Parts: sequence; C-alpha cells; structure tokens
Amino acid sequence: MSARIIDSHTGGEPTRCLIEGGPRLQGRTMAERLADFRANHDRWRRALILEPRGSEVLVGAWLVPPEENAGRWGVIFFNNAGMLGMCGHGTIGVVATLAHLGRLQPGVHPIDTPVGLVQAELHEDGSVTVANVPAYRLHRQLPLRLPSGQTVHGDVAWGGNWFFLCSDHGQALLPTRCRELSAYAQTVRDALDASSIRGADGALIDHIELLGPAEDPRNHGRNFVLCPGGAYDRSPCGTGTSAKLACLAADGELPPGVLWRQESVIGTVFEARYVFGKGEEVMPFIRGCAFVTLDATLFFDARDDRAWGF
Ligand code: PYC
Repeated sequence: MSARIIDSHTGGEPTRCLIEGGPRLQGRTMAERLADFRANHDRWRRALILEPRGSEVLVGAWLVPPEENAGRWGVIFFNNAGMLGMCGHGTIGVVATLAHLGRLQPGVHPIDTPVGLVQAELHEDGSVTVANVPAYRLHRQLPLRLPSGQTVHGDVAWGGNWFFLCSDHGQALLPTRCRELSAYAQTVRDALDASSIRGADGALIDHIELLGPAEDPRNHGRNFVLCPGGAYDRSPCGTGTSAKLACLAADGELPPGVLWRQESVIGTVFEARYVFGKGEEVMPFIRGCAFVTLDATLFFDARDDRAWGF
C-alpha cells in the first residue's frame, strides 16, 4: 500500500497534505467526516505525522469534498495529538500545494473545515489571504497561578482553536529559548487544564500564546504559540493571530481594516486585519506565504509492525 503526500512550510511551520491513497471519509457534513476519521482511520493520522515518517512539528491536512458544494475543497487538519479545528498556516500550505499541482488558480476559493467555511484567496505573487472563521474574546485578563507561585493573566479567545493569550509572563520570546519557552508554556497549559478556565461549552484551551514586543520595528507584536501535542508553532499561527485580533478589537486597540503584522518566535510574519462581524465577533484576514518542500510517496509494508506510526 502507498500514499502520496506533499509537504510545504508556511513561515517555517510545516503542513503535510495527503493527496492520494487514503480511504474516503464517510459522512455528508465535515463533522461526520471528522467523526469517521477519529473513529475509524486514526492510524492514518499516526502514519502521516508520527515516527518513522514524521515528527511532532508536522500538521497534517486531509482533503475531502466540500460540504455544501459551495467550493471545491474541504480539509481536516490534525497533528501528533489529534484533530485541530482550523489551521491558518495549514490553509495557506494547502492552497500553495493545490496551486503547485495546478488544481487551483489565483482567485478566491471557499474551503470547508470542521469549524466552518473559510475563504482562501491565492494572489498572483503566490501569497495567500485566509478569511478565517469569526473570532471573539470570551474572557479578559483572567488570573492563573502557576506552580512556581507566579500569577499570570490571560485572555481566552477563539480564532478557530481556543487560545490563552498572555503578556505578563516575563519570558524573552527568542528563537534560542524555544526549549525553555515550550516548558514554560506547558506549565501554563497544565495550570489551565487543572483550573476551571475553559473555552465556550467547556472546551479545553489547547493553545497557549505568549505575547511580546516585535523584534523588527516593521512588525507590531511577536508571539510564541504552544500547540496541543507539545510542539511550538514556527509560524505566527493563523488561528492564534485571529484570536489576537479579537482581543485587540475588544480592547479598542486596533481599528477595523488596519494592518497588524504578527511576528513569530523565529521572526516570520503574517499580515492581519479584521472587519467587524456579528455581535462581539470579528472576521479575521490572515496573509502569508507557503512553499512546497517535498512531493513524495509513503509506503506501508505489510511486514512492518511500525508502519502505522509510533
Ligand atoms: O496557523 O492556525 C495555525 C496553527 C494552528 C496550529 C499550528 N498552526
């Protein structure tokens, strides 16, 4: 058995897109297909992302038919720990991959995800703008006590995934400190899990976003994002930047339509802006570039007892 994958990276963060070879996910809606993936095909997630073929840094993208026939694509994102709601860098990677295959031209392309419809615009220069699902802030500056005795404060916001956005952490957001930052962010994540702080409907907050000043004066802020599964996002995180926009909007710190340049811990940038949505929601637009890095065939040898990942 074999499968074809294409890898890309968006601002340093990789996306592995399954192109051919996987089973057809059953179900009419994205929620039903996600449930089928979880219940019956999780070995594909493990085979694509875990060792011996992958690593915890990878985000996977499974292409499916669109839900409403509004567009041509649907996508389910996943990583080493499970499924993701939306993924901004991954959507940019999928669009670059489909363009590389000649399956998509410059223009606006609706893409279904398990958390809603997004619109991805491929520009003539190869960059991609994702009009993300609506983002909003649920809680402002909640205190959280860490086992070290430090109390930090964070906003809880939705940007397609749940985020705890924290500025008073006291950490320098430097690429040379990613190991320490990951360990620190994990203590925040553990403290959150142990607390009663949750997203809407009791959802676990599985992304920690540490915020700080930009290194490059052309940018407006830097972040370090710890993803579920323990890897940090090399890109500025599309859903995390969307959550940040929701907080900026809620605090009146960024007017609609004004550009926000979000820098990642490795210095890569997404350009972001929003327009107002319904009620407290904002509609985020995230622009970035992805580059194809690999077009490959994976083999699954029936004699290999580690073929489906470990
Ligand atoms: O870009 O939204 C994103 C993302 C989520 C997890 C990793 N990247």
